[in-house]
Amino acid sequence: MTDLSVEVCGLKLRNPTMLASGVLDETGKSMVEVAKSGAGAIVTKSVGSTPREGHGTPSVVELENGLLNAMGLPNPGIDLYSEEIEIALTAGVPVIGSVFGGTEDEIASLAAKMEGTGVHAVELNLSCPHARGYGAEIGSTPELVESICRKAKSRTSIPIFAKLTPNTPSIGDLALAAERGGADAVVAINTLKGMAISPEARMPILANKVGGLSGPAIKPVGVRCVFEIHEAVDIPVIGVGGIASGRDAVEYIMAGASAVQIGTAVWMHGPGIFSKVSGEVLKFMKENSYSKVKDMVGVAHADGR
Ligand code: RRO
Repeated sequence: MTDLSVEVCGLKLRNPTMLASGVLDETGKSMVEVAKSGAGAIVTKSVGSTPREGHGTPSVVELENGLLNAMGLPNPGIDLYSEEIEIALTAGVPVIGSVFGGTEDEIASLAAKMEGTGVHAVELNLSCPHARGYGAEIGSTPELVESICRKAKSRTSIPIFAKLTPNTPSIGDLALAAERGGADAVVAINTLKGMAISPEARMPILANKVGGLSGPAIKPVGVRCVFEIHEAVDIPVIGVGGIASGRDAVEYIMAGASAVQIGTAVWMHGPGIFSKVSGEVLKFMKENSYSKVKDMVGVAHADGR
């Protein structure tokens, strides 16, 4: 029997795919739809303490091999969004609530509020590459990552995931800091800081000028980051960045990911991507005599752990 189910920090997933934060997660209804389409778990939109409009438009540019976005953390605030989470929780798959904040205290109280909505875990967004005072601006320093995770852990009793930035000299050091702070898992990677210029207009295309690159172009960066993190820490790693096929997912898993998230491929191909990726992982496992996903985790490392 080939078994696609995985367990990450006590969360039971029927397959190793999760919806990444930021795509098709504005409403409870769309999250339920994604779960029905085959996602093993759902990560919500990143929400903050108060409503926020986000950056101006254009806020997304489609490139040859990926997407560049500078949405700017648009969200209705946790109080309003909790109504959507309530609906998402009816989907019957684990729901992970994503939060962002500007200080340790704000992030910790958002994590506590998020736990109060009934989600199964909280993902701390320490890695949005283009929001002043948030995300990667506070998630690039190991000391801050450690203290943010510690404070969030002290205010919650469900698993805490730290979503890390690849825009750093050593993502292994950030992961180690998250682990020291008590994070139960790390998620890697968020988008890579980038820019696109319109030669005709002679100016950056995004209203915010700078944005985050996602999609197929960043997969090798994500796989390398997961590989480095797996060597640095003992807590589970959740891989994300450019996954659109079963082989992409298997690469991440062999680098050390216990599960994977899919975002841009959902934007590009729709929610059917989850059953496609899962089906292809299953086929790979059958063809290569793996009976459990966890038997593939980290096998690309010399010690195979
Ligand atoms: O909202 C965004 O602009 C955004 C977020 Br929160 C994030 O984590 N990563 C990203 O590329 N964009």
